[in-house]
Amino acid sequence: MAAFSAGRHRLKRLCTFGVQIPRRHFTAECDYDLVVIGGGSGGLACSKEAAQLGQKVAVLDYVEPSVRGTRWGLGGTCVNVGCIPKKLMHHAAVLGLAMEDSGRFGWRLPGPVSHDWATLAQAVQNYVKSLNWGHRVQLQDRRVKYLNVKGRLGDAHTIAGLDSRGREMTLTAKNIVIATGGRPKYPTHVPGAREFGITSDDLFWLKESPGKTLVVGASYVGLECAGVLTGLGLDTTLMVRSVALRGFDQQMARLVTGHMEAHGTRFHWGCVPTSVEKLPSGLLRVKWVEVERVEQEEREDVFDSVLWAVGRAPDTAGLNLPEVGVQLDPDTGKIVVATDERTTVSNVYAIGDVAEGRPELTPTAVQAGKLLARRLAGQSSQLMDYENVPTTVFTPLEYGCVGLSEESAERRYGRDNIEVYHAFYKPLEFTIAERDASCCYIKVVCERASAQRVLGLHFTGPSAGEVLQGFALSLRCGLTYAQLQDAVGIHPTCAEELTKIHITKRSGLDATVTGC
Ligand code: FAD
Ligand code: NA7
Repeated sequence: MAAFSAGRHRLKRLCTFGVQIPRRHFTAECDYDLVVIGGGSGGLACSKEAAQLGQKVAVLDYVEPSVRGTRWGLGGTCVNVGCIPKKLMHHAAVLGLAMEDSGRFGWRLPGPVSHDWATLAQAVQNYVKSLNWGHRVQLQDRRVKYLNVKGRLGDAHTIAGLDSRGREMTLTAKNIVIATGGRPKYPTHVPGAREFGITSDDLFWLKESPGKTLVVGASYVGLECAGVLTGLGLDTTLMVRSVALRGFDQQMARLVTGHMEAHGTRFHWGCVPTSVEKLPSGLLRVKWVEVERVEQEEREDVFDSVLWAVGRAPDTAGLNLPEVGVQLDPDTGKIVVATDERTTVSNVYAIGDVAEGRPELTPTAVQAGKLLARRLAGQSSQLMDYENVPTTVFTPLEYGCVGLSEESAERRYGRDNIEVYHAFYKPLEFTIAERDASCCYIKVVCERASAQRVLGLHFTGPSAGEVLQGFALSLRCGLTYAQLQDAVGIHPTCAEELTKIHITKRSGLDATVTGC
């Protein structure tokens, strides 16, 4: 058995869920080789991989209902209240746009079309439930013990569990992986925020349309939710405290928000809400102020729903981590991890959103989980590489990127040492439809030195994620600008524009792509 941590020795008796559990005296035997707390993207991938490699594994997954009372099943954030329902609803909005275009392509639709939220929500929820079931079956097939139990560390090898009926259990494990993810935050100083607001934990499970909605927060969760609502024809306002998509390339962020503004999302820039109050009509009156204004004149409007997208907090409360010796980052509350995902307790690991400094994305949680399982099973020593992870923001104008933003490249290499190639292109499908293509843009950030290694790729336009996935791989393989130019495009696509890019920002030449 792995050496016990100092944390374990410090604990004489452990308090779990209000009851004292006796300290365990370990022999070489544990109930499991691995216990994973959290059955989301990272936890499921890790537990399945470990079991496949012959480890005896249990995974605990327990969903605390949202503040509003929304509940869901196995699979974590991505499956239930994140990527999957979000992308399906985004697709519903994209279909709406396609319907608008279709007349020009010869389709005759019978009368005005409208959208029915209940039908979409039901379909999305049914699909999500099928995924919940699929995960249960997979765990069973791979002989992973699934426990619908809320876990908490007793000591470095002991997990105390509590199920929804209040029954307690204790498991022991050689290794423990914490993969408990995060949950949406509410603002702390806005009266009525928790009482009357919803979050992304609720939106996709609403049986009825949220109606006229205020979305607060302009990171990608806020923008994506506002984009979906606008795309489904709802009156949508987005309140932005400072900038949109902080951390992303800001020129690209402005294209995304410019496109949203032009297509019906109302923006309140530089504003923060001060109160939410429920009127006798059931409507929510929201008051807000401008952040920069000296005399804080309050403005107000009424909404059917207020959706907070003001960030996410790691789900570590109640895990008993500091008591066991697992260190948390004092600023973020996330678990401090080493490059091999190890926490400050030698046999306790953390992966995914709950781990400090990791991208909050499903594929990184999944990959980190699998690689960790292989290392724990003694099959590999490969570490997760968190560099150059691609991502896409599924706003109405999709934005995909990998590598450095122009700002980050400038900071790291200096303005004079980078070359930025760019192009405004027109997707073929926009031509007959007469859609505005002024926001369809590509940017390739390169080192200026001879090989011109590509540092970052940025793309706005249709199917941005599909376009960038392959290029992201080439960037990880050391892509240079010359190789990009040598690549043979696939015609006629938006992706091929990346292979044709040749105008540098420095030249000041018009970057509009003309002709084939
Ligand atoms: P999670 O998937 O959150 O799983 C953690 C699980 O642990 C949960 O089921 C939780 O209930 C459970 N748990 C917590 N505490 C305990 C406990 N004490 N005992 C037992 N179980 C516990 N990522 C992308 O890559 N692409 C996207 O398009 C994308 N869209 C997103 C959209 C939204 C609206 C949101 C909110 C997120 C999105 N993400 C997206 C991020 C992605 O969902 C997360 O990065 C990913 O789910 C993190 O996986 P995880 O394993 O760390 O945690
Ligand atoms: P982020 O990335 O933490 O962004 C939070 C956003 O909310 C950001 O625009 C903030 O503005 C804004 N914010 C935060 N607090 C407030 C208050 N009190 N009032 C108004 N606006 C506020 O969170 P997300 O949930 O969007 O995304 C988190 C991850 O989840 C993401 O990486 C995905 O992988 C999934 P600021 O820029 O600080 O001014």
